[in-house]
Amino acid sequence: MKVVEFQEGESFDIELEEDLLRKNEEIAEVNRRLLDKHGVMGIDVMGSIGSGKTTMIERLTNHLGKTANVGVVAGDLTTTIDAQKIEQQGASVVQVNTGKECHLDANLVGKALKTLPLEELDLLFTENVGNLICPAEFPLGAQKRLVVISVTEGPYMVVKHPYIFREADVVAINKVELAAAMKVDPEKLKADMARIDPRIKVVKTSLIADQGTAEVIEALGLATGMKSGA
Ligand SMILES: Nc1nc2c(ncn2[C@@H]2O[C@H](COP(=O)(O)OP(=O)(O)O)[C@@H](O)[C@H]2O)c(=O)[nH]1
Ligand SMILES: [Mg+2]
Repeated sequence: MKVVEFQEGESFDIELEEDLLRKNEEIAEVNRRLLDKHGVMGIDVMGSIGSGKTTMIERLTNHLGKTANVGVVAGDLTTTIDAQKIEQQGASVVQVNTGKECHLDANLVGKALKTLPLEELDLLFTENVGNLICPAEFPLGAQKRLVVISVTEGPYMVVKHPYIFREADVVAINKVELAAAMKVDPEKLKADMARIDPRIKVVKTSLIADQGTAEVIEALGLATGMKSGA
C-alpha cells in the first residue's frame, strides 16, 4: 500500500509554529509557578469528545470535595454545559470558550487562573477541548496529566493517537461495561499504552456507575486529604 508521509520541515509555517509552541511553553511555566506559589495541584484532563472527561471531573470532585477545595477550568469551543454540571459538585468553575480552536493553550488558562480564588484551592482540574491530537502539543502548566479514553472509540484509538499518551501520568479506560458490546478488549488498549510508555498508570472505569473513581484518585496520588489547614 502507498503511504504519503509528512516530513520534518515540510510544513509551510514551521517557523511560525515553533515560535508559537515556545511561547506557549514559557506561559505554561508561568502558570506552573503560580499554582506552586498557591500550593495548588494542577491536573489536566484530556481525551476525545464524549470519552467521559466531564463525568470524570464530576466524580473526582464529588469524592475529593470533603478533603480538598477543588477548582475547575472547563474548556470547550462554546457553551457552558460542562461548567454548570461540575459547579453542582461544589467546585469553583470557570468556563473557557476557545471559539474555533481545537485545544486550550497556556495563555487562555493563564487568563482563567486570574478569575479563580487560587489561595483557597488545593486542586485544579482543567478539562481540555475534546481532541486527541492538538492538546498533546500545548502544555498548560499543570503538574499531572490524566487522559480519559473509552471503549466506544474502538480498538485502534491508542495506536492511532500515540502523542496524547506520551506525557500522560494516568489513563482511564472508561465505559468498560460496554467493552463486550463494542468488541473492544481493554487489556489490548492497556498493552498498546505500555508500548508507548510503560510508566503510564492505567485504570479501567465505568464512571457512569462511579466505578474506578477511587483507583483513579490513588493513581493520581490524591488519596490523602489536602484541604488547607485540614
Ligand atoms: N455507558 C457509559 N456512559 C458514560 C460513562 N461515562 C460517561 N458516560 C456518558 O458519556 C457521555 C459523555 O460524557 P462526558 O463526561 O460529557 O464526556 P466529555 O465530552 O469527555 O466531557 C455522557 O452522556 C455521559 O453520561 C460510562 O462509564 N459508561
Ligand atoms: Mg466535557
